[in-house]
Order: sequence, then C-alpha cells, then structure tokens
Amino acid sequence: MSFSETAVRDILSHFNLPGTFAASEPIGCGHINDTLCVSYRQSAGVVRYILQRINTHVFRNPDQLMENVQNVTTYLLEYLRAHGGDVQRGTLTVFPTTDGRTYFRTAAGDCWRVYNYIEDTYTLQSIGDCEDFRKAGVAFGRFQQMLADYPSDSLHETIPNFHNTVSRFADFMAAVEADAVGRAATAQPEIDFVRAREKDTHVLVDLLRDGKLPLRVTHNDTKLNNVLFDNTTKEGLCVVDLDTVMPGLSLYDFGDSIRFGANTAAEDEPDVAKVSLSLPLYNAYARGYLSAAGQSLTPTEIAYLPFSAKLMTLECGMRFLTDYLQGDTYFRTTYPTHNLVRCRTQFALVADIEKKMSQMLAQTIAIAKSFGKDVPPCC
Ligand code: ADP
Ligand code: GN1
Ligand code: MG
Repeated sequence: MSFSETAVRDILSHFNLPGTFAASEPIGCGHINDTLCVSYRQSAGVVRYILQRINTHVFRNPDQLMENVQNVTTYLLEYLRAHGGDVQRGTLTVFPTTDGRTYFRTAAGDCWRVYNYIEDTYTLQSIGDCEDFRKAGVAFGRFQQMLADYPSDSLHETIPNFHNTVSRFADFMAAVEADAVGRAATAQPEIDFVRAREKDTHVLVDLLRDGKLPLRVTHNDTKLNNVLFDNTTKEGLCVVDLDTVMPGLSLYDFGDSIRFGANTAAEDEPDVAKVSLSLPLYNAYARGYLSAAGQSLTPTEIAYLPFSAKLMTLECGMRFLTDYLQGDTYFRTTYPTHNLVRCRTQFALVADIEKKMSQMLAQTIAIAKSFGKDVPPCC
C-alpha cells in the first residue's frame, strides 16, 4: 500500500512532532501493519519517527490495543530507567496526537500511531549466523523477563484466542467446510496434514487448563524481524511489534521464534526441499533464550520447548491455510497462492521437526543443565 505525501502530511498534522516534515518512506516487511519512516527537520538536525497504520481488520479494538501498548511501553521505560538500560533506544515510545490521544483516526476510519524511530539499528529477515540467533533469543527472553511482574490481568486480549491452537483448529475446519472461494480442492494434502495432527493442538491448551503451565505476559509474535539489532554492538536492542503483548505461554514465544528463525528456508520458499530445522540454530536460540529467561521457567516449560517449535509451526501453517481457504483476507500476500506456499513451507518444517524431536530435546536438556535446571522426562 502506498500513501501520497499529502495524505501523510495531513495525518502527521494531528501529532505533536517538533520541526518541519522532510520526507517519508515505507519500511519493513511485516505482514500486518503499514509502516512508514518519516523525517522531520529540527534545528539540531533530522529526527525520524515511525508512522504506522494499525490493521483494524486484524485488531478490531484500536482503543484497547493502544491502551495496552501505551501502558506496556511506559512500564518498559520505567524498567529500563530503574535498571540502567537504554531509555532512548531500548523501547518503543508512543507519541500522542495534538489532542492527547494514542492514535489518530481519519474520517475514513484508518487508525495511525507514531513511535520513536530507533536509530542505528537493523532487522534480519533470515539468519545466517548462529550468534545472531542466540542474540535474538536473549532479546526475547529479556523482554519476557522485563514484563515478569507486569499485572497481566490489566492487559486486553487484542486478538481473542490468538494462540489457542484448539480454537485455531476449529476455525480451520470451519474454513474447510465453508470453502468460501472454492480452493479446498487445491489444498487437499495440506488439509489432510493438519487433520492428522489434531491431537497436537490440545497439548499446551490442556496443560494450561490443568495448571501445569503458568500464564505469563508474553509477546506472542516473536518473529526475527521484530527485534532491532544495534549497528555497533550487534546485540538485540529493542523488541518491536507490541500489538500482541498479552497473557500467554512462554512456549508460544519460544516456539514461534524457532519456526521462523531456525528454518533453513524463507517462510514463503516455494521449494520445500530447502526447508529444514537447523539443529545448530535451534541450539543457539535455546541458549540465548534460556540465558535471559531460563531462571524463571518451570521444568515443564523447559521440557516442552521442542514441542512448542512444532506446535507453533503447525499453528502458523494452519493459519496461512485458513487464510488461503478464506480468500486471503488476513495476511498480506503478493500473489494468489502465496498463503498456500507459506503453509506448505510450514508443514515441511513440522515434518522435519518431528524427525528431529529427540535431538532437540537432548539439546534442550543439556542447555538447561548448563544453567542449573533439571528437566522432567515428560514428553
Ligand atoms: P508488522 O506488524 O506489520 O510486522 P512492525 O511493527 O513489526 O509491523 O514493523 C515493521 C518493521 O518496521 C519492523 O520489522 C522493523 O523493521 C521496522 N520498525 C518498526 N518499528 C520500528 C522502530 N521504532 N524503529 C525502527 N524500525 C522499526
Ligand atoms: C504476522 O506482523 P508480523 O508480520 O510480525 C502475524 C503473526 C504470524 C506472522 C507469520 C498479528 O506477524 O502471528 O506468525 O505474521 N501477526 C499477527 O509471518 O497475526
Ligand atoms: Mg512485525
């Protein structure tokens, strides 16, 4: 989606940003929001901001969403201040509108917000190097740690049942039944793949229901490109894309990171022969994540880390397939079978994880031991 300079200037006139508008350009590769980097000339030089259109088809209640984001970012800022962290670049900060709101709604109903642009950082769309992935693990583990005492019941559920794999499966089956755009016949092997794994979708939901896994404040969208890395130190500096920060399981965050970052192919690689789970990358991320969040994880959480990689990959593939069957109304796509290609990639990864599960578990147990944690033989 492109936006004219006149439209961008008009939206920005509703925010209290010092200086004069200089330029704007689209950035990022997210599947959900529309993100622009905008520059302002000030006497001391150019200052940049993020101007982002919230996807209100996905996030139905922008008031609640922005209340979460405002409260969480304020909390993170205080945390960084109290712990000697980087208060300028360690967290997103919301810039209010001229009338003091957290976002601006246009006459057409579009919702726009402004954040600080975190300078001197880069994002990765794929991992070349284990060390980078370990650092991503540290960043997401630390993010979870920083929010460990955040009052989770004060957070709105911005997307109900976001990682409830049982309800995701039900939505998927409803999409198969409805076959709204007549695509089910073109995806029969993929539909069968999901149906054969229905019982997996109950595992974490049941453990949570039975009080065997703790509910925490989690990010819930721990894709590699939601970490900004520092240009100089190469460390993970700031976690972005906070729309789905909600009560959840640590396993959702861990599993989703592995799904995206430990795949040897891109999320939408058409040649599934290139897809596999890299054990060295799995190991690196687990080391990073456990080094930052491990002390607070329970033995059961640790034991299910490898399974979570499989489950979150299955869930994501199921969501791509559901969207394909419903006519591509959710994820941004660039060609008609994009979501089908994405789901095939996810399912190839699930199949490879199934083959490597015992090796992943052995690695996890060894890493946990190195941090002084024992793991029960439960899965
Ligand atoms: P989406 O929900 O569409 O994934 P994100 O909030 O993740 O949107 O933003 C998309 C991309 O924009 C990120 O992957 C990152 O590259 C870049 N980005 C987002 N926020 C910032 C920021 N505050 N500073 C610098 N880059 C950012
Ligand atoms: C979306 O916004 P982005 O691109 O970081 C999606 C995630 C999926 C991911 C798949 C709010 O993430 O849940 O795992 O695409 N975000 C939302 O690439 O649905
Ligand atoms: Mg993102």
